[in-house]
Amino acid sequence: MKQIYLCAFILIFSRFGYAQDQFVPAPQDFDIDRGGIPHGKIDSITYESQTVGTNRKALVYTPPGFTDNKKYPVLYLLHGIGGDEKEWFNNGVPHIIFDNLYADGKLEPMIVVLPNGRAMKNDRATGNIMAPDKVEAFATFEQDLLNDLIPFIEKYFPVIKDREHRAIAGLSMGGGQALNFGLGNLDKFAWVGGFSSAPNTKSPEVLVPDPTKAKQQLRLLWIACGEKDNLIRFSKQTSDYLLASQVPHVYQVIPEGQHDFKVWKNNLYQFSQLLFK
Ligand code: FER
Repeated sequence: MKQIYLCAFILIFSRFGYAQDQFVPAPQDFDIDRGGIPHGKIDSITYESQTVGTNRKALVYTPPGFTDNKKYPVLYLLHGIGGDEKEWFNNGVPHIIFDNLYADGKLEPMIVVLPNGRAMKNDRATGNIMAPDKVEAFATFEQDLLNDLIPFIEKYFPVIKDREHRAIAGLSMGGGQALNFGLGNLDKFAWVGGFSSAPNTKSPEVLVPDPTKAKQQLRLLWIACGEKDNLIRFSKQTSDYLLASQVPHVYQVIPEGQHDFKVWKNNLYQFSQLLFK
């Protein structure tokens, strides 16, 4: 009888989850440029988008020691409603976080692509960023990503072109995109992360209509949000559904966390270390 109570206790309190459910803050200086370590490289690329009918920009971070003689997995890392392809780079310093993680041997070498997720002719974050056509452009980006950007990256960079070596994550609107596009295209992505996902996140039943398939296909599903973020219900309702459907995932609530880069940088630090391992 004691064992039954113990099992029930473990099942209830583990949420079928992972150790990462418990938030552990990144060490101090994880986002500070360290001297004397190898650095990766940031490039701006321009690709032709059939979806939008324009040439579009993205940033690409290649890791320290990057060489054309190897093939790399790729993380597509998406910005929020007020951002563009430079938002992560300017505010989230993924290149510094990653350089430090590589120096400590904590990261699998990967290419990081920072796209512009507002797929429309004028894709700058100017004027009313909440205007319906601009919000709609974050949904249109699914076609741009799958049909234009990914093929470009796979043509011009030495990458491994299968789902097991492709990850998608993002913050806020980009978190909604990552969940929508990642879970909606399990044949393309095995690693998915939503950081403080916004109201563009599809309802759980639409996101994951076939929990058994999702369970089989996903290598990592990461959902995290600040405790004090007004958007937390979108993460929570997704996690609650996944839990009820027994789809393993990380659900991290960041204590005192707001809708800001402190949360997103910590998320990137934790999430990236799990990728492609
Ligand atoms: C909204 C609230 C927040 C919304 C989008 C956001 C489209 C996105 C926030 C962000 O990306 O930081 O009602 O509707």
